[in-house]
Amino acid sequence: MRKLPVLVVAASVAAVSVGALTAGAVTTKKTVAVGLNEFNILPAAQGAPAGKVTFSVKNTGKVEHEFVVLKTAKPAGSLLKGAEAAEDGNVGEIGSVKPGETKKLTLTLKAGHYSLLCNLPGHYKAGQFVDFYVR
Ligand SMILES: [Cu+2]
Repeated sequence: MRKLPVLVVAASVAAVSVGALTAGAVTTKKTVAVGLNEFNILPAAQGAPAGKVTFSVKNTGKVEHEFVVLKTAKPAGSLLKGAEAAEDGNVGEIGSVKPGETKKLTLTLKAGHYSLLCNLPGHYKAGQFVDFYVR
């Protein structure tokens, strides 16, 4: 009978794991709000389910930004080539989002790792990039 409490604990741990997987940081919505400012790129979720995903990109900063989506195995912070990020694996972008403006970009994304960034001169180097996961 001494083993019974252990079994109960194991069962609760399993239940918590399942709950964590379901909750996750990946949104189940197909629209991901993204904020741009100096010099951040701030998606409302760290990922999205595979398929059609709409990025609703708002520039809350004071200077122009852009929004580039790369499908790459490399971490978002390791793409520096010269003064800007190498854009290998570019699957779509919004070339210009002016201060106060919101623009949408709908892409069909396969599962995998993505890097979201702004590649206007100096912006990537200043840290305007983030990892994004499609599952
Ligand atoms: Cu920028």
